[in-house]
Amino acid sequence: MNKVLRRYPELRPKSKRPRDITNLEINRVNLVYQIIIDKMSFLDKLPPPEAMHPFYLELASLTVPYKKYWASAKGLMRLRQKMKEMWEDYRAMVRSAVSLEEAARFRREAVGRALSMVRRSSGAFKTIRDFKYAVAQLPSIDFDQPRLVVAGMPSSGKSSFVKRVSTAEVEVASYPFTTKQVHVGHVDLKRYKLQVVDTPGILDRPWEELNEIERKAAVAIRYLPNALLFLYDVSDEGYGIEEQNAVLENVLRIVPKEKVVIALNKMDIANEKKVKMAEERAKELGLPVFKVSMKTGEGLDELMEFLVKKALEDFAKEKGV
Ligand SMILES: Nc1nc2c(ncn2[C@@H]2O[C@H](COP(=O)(O)OP(=O)(O)OP(=O)(O)O)[C@@H](O)[C@H]2O)c(=O)[nH]1
Ligand SMILES: [Mg+2]
Repeated sequence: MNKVLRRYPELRPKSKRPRDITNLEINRVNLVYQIIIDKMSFLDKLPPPEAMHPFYLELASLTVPYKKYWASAKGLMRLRQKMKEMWEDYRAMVRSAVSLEEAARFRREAVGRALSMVRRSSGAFKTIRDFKYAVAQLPSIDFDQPRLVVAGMPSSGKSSFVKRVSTAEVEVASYPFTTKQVHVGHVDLKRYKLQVVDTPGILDRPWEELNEIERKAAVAIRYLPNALLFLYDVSDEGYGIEEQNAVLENVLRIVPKEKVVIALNKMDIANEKKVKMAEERAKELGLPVFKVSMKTGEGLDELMEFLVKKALEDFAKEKGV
């Protein structure tokens, strides 16, 4: 709109001859339609939802539902087509007008309709801008490299783990929901780069009832893991073991058991009863269980070795090699 408003008044007739006045009217119509249609060329570069990985699609959809995004894009593509047709019609009308007054009237109508169509579509433009922005904010995942996802209840030590073993500079703090986004750190292996994915904590409630921050974790847990580390906090400060069991159960609903590894964290300040309970649960489920402390580093090398092996095995299966 700014470009139209700036350039429009700069147009002048070559002379006062009727032919030049008519040409001026046509140039005015051309200017407006050309600018609008040029500005809509971004539509040709928008990825359709089926071209996006479901991880990105669902994560971005927490901000702008992808169906709304694509409906807006489709709507603007139709609008652009309509404008191309109108442009041609109005050009012909101005050219064949019986008087300069009529030519001016057609031009005014052409310009007025185009601008009001754009104005009426401002919501669709905004939706697409918001969706693109949401996508740009997402962590970048390389699906040609293995992925280890870390999950657990708030304050179980997920970020502490990711910070210790990978390059990620993530925030660690004593209050719950410190992590509000999915973060990715890297670990250099011999042939591969392992992506270690830090997720927000999730509480014991059905997937449908998770809040927006927890949902980000849910999306990462669903779509990313070659291996998944589930952390229990076995200190007195942590949530009850039953609650943590329930969260693990929810995770196991969407991640195959073979990918899941349990670690009991905060062994440096562990409550022995909690350790026993959690160990028992892991045994019942037939899941491998490690005892670690992100604070002292106890047990971490062993755990990491196991996780790397698991992630690489699953990654190889995924790639069919
Ligand atoms: N004593 C002790 N404290 C730990 C250990 N691991 C983590 N902590 C502390 O527990 C608190 C929470 O750690 P984070 O790593 O931020 O936990 P998180 O799971 O990422 O938490 P959210 O992002 O809120 O879900 C911090 O104060 C850590 O310093 C541990 O092994 N021992
Ligand atoms: Mg965290």
